[in-house]
Amino acid sequence: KKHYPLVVIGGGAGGCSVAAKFCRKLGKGKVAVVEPAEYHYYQPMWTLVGSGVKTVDQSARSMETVLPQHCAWLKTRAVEFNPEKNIVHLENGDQLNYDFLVIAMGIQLNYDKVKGLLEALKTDPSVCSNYWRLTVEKTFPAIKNFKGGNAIFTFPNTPVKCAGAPQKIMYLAEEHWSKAGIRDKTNIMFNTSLGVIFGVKKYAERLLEIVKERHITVNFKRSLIEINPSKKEAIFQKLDEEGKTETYKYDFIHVTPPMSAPDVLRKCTSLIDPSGFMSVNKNTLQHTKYPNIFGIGDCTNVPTSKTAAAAAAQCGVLEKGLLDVMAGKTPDGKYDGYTSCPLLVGYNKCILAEFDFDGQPLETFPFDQGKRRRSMYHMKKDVIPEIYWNVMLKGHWNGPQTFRRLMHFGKGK
Ligand code: FAD
Ligand code: UQ1
Repeated sequence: KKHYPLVVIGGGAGGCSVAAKFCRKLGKGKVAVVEPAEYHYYQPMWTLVGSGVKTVDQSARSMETVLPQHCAWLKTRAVEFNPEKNIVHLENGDQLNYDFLVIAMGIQLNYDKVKGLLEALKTDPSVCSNYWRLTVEKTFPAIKNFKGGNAIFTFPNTPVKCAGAPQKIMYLAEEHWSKAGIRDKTNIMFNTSLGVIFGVKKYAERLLEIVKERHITVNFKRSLIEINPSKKEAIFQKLDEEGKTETYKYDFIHVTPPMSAPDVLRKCTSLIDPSGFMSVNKNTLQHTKYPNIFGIGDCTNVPTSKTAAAAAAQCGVLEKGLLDVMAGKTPDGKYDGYTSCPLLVGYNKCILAEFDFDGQPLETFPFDQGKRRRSMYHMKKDVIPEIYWNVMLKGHWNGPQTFRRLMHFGKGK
């Protein structure tokens, strides 16, 4: 049994950034990070990997080089939480005892929940998915080899990370097929479980204009339940007509899998809410029952869109709150739900959506980010990755709030 003042579960976007902050504050050997993966991936780059702009190697760094030098990296998985006793059980058999715990395990991909999907991803080159390291490199070859016919892009009936990603790849593929001269033989469909194209009205309106202009069909309330690669058929449940399904022939399909909170978290009922995600105060990120536990990023029930940009903004709030609790004070929360989704709508066009808990735009730049812009494409492709690796993961980026206030000369939010 080992003891650390602070234990962080997960060394992804949120966990690594929080660990960096607290390693600096608490010093060598005081912070343990439990993280099984050999590589840390910058997942926001995977849309650009799927569209052939970047390679998967450009999205990867070895975990050893990104985790803070002075933390104790435990290269294993958390398998069970015991928050009453301040203990985490690890897959390697060890037990960790902590004073404070930060859970940053991300969201779980459930490819097995769609019948036939794992098999189809293995055997059918026209079935792809940007969401997984093992499949993201299939996407661009599938786009290039497509010769026309039905191209389907799906959005599942569960919470997801980066709610824009299921359609970003569609706009990039559409542009590729237009340039390849096969657009007139191609029928592009976005089959989404949702009833809207995007959760924020301002950006949804712009996206609806774009799908119309580019002759993309949007089918709402369709949830993929089965895929049959031998018949090249995808079966969708119609969510607005009970018991009804619809079968589509596909010549290309990009699947966004169903997702959920990680199983390890879900089986600890005192940590979660009925949705299965970790139950935290949405303004402070402190656990609703255990004051010495905080959560960050995709594994929490914070009611905002799950992104690395949100995790960045949460980082600053978590730091302050946890320092308060360490000093015996109550955290006074102020997370406003800031999240961002760079909506790539072409090979050099991007709508940089930024918004808060209420779906109100919270834009950094002093111009209308609802317009598609080349400058925002370069932000997404070249600038933000540098911020991520060199500033956020080092614990120095709490989102663009300070920058936004400067840009707006103190006016607005
Ligand atoms: P993650 O970064 O996923 O990290 C979770 C970590 O926990 C992982 O390293 C994992 O190995 C570890 N872990 C899991 N289980 C255990 C366990 N039992 N024990 C210990 N460790 C465990 N975000 C944006 O901001 N902008 C974008 O444009 C964008 N585009 C995206 C496009 C795609 C295709 C994808 C897949 C994601 C995109 N995102 C984007 C979302 C972004 O990647 C996530 O929201 C972000 O990584 C969340 O950070 P996190 O720390 O919560 O989880
Ligand atoms: C951001 O801060 C961030 O985290 C590092 C992202 O994740 C990859 C983003 O996609 C975006 C858009 C931001 C916001 C940053 C700026 C400069 C607007």
